[in-house]
Amino acid sequence: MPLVFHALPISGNCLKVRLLLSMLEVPFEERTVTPQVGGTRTPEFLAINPLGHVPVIEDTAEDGRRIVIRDSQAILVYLARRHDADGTWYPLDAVAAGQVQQWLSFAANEMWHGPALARAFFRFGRELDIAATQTAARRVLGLIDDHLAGRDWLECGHPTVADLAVFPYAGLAHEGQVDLAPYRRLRAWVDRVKALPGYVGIEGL
Ligand SMILES: N[C@@H](CCC(=O)N[C@@H](CS)C(=O)NCC(=O)O)C(=O)O
Repeated sequence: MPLVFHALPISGNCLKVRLLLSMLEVPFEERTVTPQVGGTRTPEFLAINPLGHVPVIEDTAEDGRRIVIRDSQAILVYLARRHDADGTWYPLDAVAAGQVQQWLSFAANEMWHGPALARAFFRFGRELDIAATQTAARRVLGLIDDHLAGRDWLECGHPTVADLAVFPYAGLAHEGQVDLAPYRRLRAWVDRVKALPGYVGIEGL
């Protein structure tokens, strides 16, 4: 049975997973949930992910067990370990793995509470303090831009899951009415990610 990818087409979190599936050429079957009719809150979907969020994958482990993994960062780690034995996308070395992992946490926390939620305010009508959220977004985008001084990629000198986890909500920041013009190095990095073999886009990016 192929890997099943439960997703929403306009979700930046789902884009992280879609990018790695494509770049690693992993066959999968995508099942689109329908938020308009509460598609992530049905009993069937809650049985797959009690948090009621996408992305989620269902896959068959090497020992034949059927497994479910939720959370875009966790799925990136799983896919990289499973389909990239050399550790190019998620390093085998302890120091490099820690350096990559810090960006996965950053993607789940700072990127979500800044650029992602600013986008959600304008695109999906999410209720929040938009001025504070945009301020948070500018701070994290500035931090990425500073980090990219003298670097082409976030860690390891080549693309890793760190880049794929941070990329969607950085590249889509304009949809949260956060101007990317001041972040020259970040914009160049966004273009580098978009030029990677196997890149797949999303509306707005
Ligand atoms: N930490 C999770 C967050 C997942 C999340 O918030 N997903 C959103 C889409 S980006 C979702 O499922 N929204 C639909 C809903 O909450 O009903 C991840 O990185 O995957």
